[in-house]
Amino acid sequence: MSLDQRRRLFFKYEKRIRELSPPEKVFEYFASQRDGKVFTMTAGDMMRSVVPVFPPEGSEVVRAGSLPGEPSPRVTNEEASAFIRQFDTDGDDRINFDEYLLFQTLLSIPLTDVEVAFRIIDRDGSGAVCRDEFAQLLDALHSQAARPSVSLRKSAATTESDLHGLMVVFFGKDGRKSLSLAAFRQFICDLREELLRLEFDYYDWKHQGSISGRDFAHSVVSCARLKHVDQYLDKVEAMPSELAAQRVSYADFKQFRDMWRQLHLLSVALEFQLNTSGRVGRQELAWTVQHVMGIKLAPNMVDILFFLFADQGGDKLNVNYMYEVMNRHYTTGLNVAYRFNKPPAAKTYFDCLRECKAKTGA
Ligand SMILES: [Ca+2]
Repeated sequence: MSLDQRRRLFFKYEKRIRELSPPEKVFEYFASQRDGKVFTMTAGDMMRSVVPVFPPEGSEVVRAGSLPGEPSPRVTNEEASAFIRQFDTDGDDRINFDEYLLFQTLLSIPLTDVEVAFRIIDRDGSGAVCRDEFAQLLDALHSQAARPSVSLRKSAATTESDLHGLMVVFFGKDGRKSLSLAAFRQFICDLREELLRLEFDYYDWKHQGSISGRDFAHSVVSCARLKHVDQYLDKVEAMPSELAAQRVSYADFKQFRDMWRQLHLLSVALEFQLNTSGRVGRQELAWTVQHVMGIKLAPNMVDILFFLFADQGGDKLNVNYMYEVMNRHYTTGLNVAYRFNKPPAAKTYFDCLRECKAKTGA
């Protein structure tokens, strides 16, 4: 089997794990740090466990994780993330399963629903979250996890009274400060931005400050549905060399994701454009993105989008294709249709809470 075939095989296998497995299986697969029988995660592991990433161009990476008992995959050098280290709430310098669940849960909150989530955590309705209320969230997460196996056990015993990481950020060294909605929202935004940076760094493994057009295209199509993913990977493979060799800076990458985050708004605007002028060409796309969202898309990104999603001939964007592929990504806040396809085990804590509230009318 060729390197490309092996990469694809693992890529699709890993997509299935992310989308269909319960959190403990996802954790065990992507945790690269194995201290005896206890598994822990690096910041890069955490990113790869939620973001479908294709092996970066020119690297020897074949896969993003491995099953227990298999050797850890070769991943590119990654820098430690001070931000992600905040999830180490027990202070043992590692991210264990409980801490990972908190990460996944906070990431599952769509940016538009941060206030709803905050109100749910704020059990007494005081408008601020105190340490006890947050501890109840942690307990609920813990009890939600399936049978704890050895690999999910905490790696070190720490005392209850000590506060570490996020707990200090949220509640102060003595645990008496309370968390405001504004601070909570900021944290959720910062978390998403950090994940974006980690994803960019993953592709920019040579530390050049930019990624190739091909890697950028991979980052876009990697969220396509499994049944369509081969078709899009073939497309990226067949990219003209000058397009594949374009460079995309972090600033451009971030602008693009800012657009992506408002994908619904963009698709409405583009549909309207299509219905009135009959086509969405490169100029119409760039104009709409700038006019409606205040975002300036770099011309080479527009070219790559057209290469991926234009109808035959290449100068009319197929808005439906683009929406269909890109609407399945954490960037858009985990859309509902996508989540409904997940088995119950993969429901987030907030899904369960919402359902309980709806049932009891509380
Ligand atoms: Ca820890």
